[in-house]
Amino acid sequence: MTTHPLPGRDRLLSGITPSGSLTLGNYLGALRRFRDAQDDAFYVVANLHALTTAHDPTPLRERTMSTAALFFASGLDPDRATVFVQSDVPAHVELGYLLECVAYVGELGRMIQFKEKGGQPRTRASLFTYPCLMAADILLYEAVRVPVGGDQSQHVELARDVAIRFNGLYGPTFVVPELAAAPAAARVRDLADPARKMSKSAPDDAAGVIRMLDRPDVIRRKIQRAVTDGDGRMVYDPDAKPGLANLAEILGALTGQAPAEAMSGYGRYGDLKSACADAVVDALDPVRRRHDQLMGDVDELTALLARGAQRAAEVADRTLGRARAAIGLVGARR
Ligand code: AQP
Repeated sequence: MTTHPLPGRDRLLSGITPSGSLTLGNYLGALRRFRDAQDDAFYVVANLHALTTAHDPTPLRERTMSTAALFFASGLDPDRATVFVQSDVPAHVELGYLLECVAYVGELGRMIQFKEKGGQPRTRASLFTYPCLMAADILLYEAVRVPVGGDQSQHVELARDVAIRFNGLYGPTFVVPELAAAPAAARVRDLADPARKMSKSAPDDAAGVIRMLDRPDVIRRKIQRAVTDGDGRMVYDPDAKPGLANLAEILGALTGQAPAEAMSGYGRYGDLKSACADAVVDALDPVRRRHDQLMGDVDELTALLARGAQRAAEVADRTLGRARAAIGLVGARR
């Protein structure tokens, strides 16, 4: 069986689930990178993945639009990149179902998220099946290489396995993606608890989480209160001094310096914090302003997303059409 049944393209697909208000970590680890890789790239606000655990519809609607606005505000150009909302392209759900008909319960039961959050009588069925939806997200766009960090590799492995199985059972249909190591990104840590990743699903009032939409005074306050250590030495040592190292990494990521170099110009922790706060405010403030403009003109934002969805559907529907035909679906719609 060939692993590349179709001439694939080196497309990029990435996305963010609107399960919380985006953080500085999302900006440095994702949105800023999206901006630097736009041609033949698909960036999705993965709102269907936000339905696998209890959620409120109103905040989900708002976060979906706000996340899309942040994609554009961070520099995604609708003439170059395809930016869309997952639920606007029905092929995702339909192919997700077809893949559920190929995936095994054994392999879905081994997924880390399900093992950690699922397995209870009232666990939503979608928390069990969502890896098939994620496989559909990947396979629809015929990406050959999928760059992933450690915690995502299990999903791409599953997408590979179901694609290979589908192709074997029903004939060459999908490009089988290869895992590519994502370029190492600084992992932004929670300012109040540097043992933890800065995470968008943290509680709204989490003191150590900088949100992309925080106002400058809030950003400054959170950074000034960041947990450091008592020894006062300005040394980059992520194991022994994780709080200080986190600040140096943030500053370095924003100034294009290595963390040790970024912190070297400062003698006192307070000075490093002020420099870090200035750099974060300089980066995020224009993004927040552009976001607010876009959110103030819902028609423009909706039009941008409609354009993205149409472009995404042109690609996705072709793949879905092949899968429908291969698996034996007939009817009025081909
Ligand atoms: N702290 C971080 N540092 C660097 N990059 C990060 N990313 C996330 N957090 C950091 C990158 O952002 C993209 C989306 O990842 P995610 O959806 O896993 O974001 P999250 O904030 O970590 O979300 P949660 O809190 O785990 O919420 P759920 O699981 O509910 O969506 C990725 O490119 C990631 O690398």
